[in-house]
Amino acid sequence: MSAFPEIDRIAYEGPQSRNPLAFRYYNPDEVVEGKPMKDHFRFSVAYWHTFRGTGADPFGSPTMLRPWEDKVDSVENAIRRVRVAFEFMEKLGVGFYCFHDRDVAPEGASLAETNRNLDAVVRVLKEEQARTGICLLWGTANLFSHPRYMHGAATSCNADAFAYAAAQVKKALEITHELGGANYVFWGGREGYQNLYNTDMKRELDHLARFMHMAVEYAREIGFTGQFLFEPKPKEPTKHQYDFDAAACINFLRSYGLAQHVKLNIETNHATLAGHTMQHELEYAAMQGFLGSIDANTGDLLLGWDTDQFPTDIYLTTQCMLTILKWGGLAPGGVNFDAKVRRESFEPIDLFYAHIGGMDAFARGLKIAAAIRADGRLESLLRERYASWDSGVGAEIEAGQHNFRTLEAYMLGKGEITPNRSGRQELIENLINSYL
Ligand code: XUL
Ligand code: CO
Repeated sequence: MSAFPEIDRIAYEGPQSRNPLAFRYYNPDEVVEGKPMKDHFRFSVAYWHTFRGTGADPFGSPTMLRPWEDKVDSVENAIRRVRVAFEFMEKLGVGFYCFHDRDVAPEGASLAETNRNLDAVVRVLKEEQARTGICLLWGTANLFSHPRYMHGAATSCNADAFAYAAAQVKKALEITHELGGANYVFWGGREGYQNLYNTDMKRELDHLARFMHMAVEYAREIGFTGQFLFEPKPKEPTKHQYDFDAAACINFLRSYGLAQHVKLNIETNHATLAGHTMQHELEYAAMQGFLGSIDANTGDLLLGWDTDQFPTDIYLTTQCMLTILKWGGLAPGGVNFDAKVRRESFEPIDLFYAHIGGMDAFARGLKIAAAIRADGRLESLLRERYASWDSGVGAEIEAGQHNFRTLEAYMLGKGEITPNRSGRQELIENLINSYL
């Protein structure tokens, strides 16, 4: 039985189309910079928002109309939901999805029963993947919802919570492997603190590193060769999350010998919560060799929390794609819509509008970024700005031919620096607008 009988496969109809259930820019096989759009993006649906989001918020009850849900958190319900999810993703035309262990199957009365529940659902996920060709972009474990994780999981003060989390990630790695997952994500959940009076930060970070090393070891043992990813987020639910931003995560990975095993999954709303732009986080991660995948969404700059809205801002997607193209793309990562429809958008069809909007916004961003790159004016403005480093003393400094003494001699001889040139920010902003 179809869950979306009135909806056909979403087709590309071009910018002139007035059909709200069509793509106007996302044309999966259209080649941009030598690669089909679908391979640039590797779009993914986030199971937790799209199929488990209820619309509840701290002030109100669930609002979502989901006729396939029977309100009993049973394995049968979970299996029916998988069929619905794959019908949705097939009609939308995405190639990937992502899930937490607890999104797809209900917890049982014991860890053993929970694992059996997971196995039953994973069988169906596998079947649906084979039927549709849709792949798992990444798997992860929910180490934050259950009360046992109130103090965190790998960074809990309770060693048993660490042990339970280890057992849970062991299983999550097994099913991610079983489903051919391209990546495995760690998001810090409750790994962080509320105050330093009751927190041994050094000990907690040592534990987090030990935990990640155990995951890397176990992956090797079972033959999982997917990419590990760490997802930065500065706050929420804890006041200070240890995975604060790209720089903090990279420092952690390098300090604890994890750099060769783990890259980053960069999320827009997390970047802005940290006081950065998404492009800053992407650029920083990429230049350090840590750009793995992205969680595409957007926050509301007037609100100070993680609103996880679908990205529709063309400037944002253009900036993302400028950086992603510059550093050679995301694969084996992708563009995962870690985004939820507003609680007022409660009908199933809103899920289609939301994803179509996000995919079209990224497709436009890609085409605009490619046009900017092909045109070359932005690139030459950048080159001119740094021209002093291409010859003379600049080139000599870069080549390691100078020290403080030789530079003092150079400046004593010259007396004053060559005059500065305009940064031309307004000219550049006008230039960017001319492509939109
Ligand atoms: C939470 C968040 C998570 C991770 C996966 O803010 O982004 O959904 O992406 O645990
Ligand atoms: Co995320």
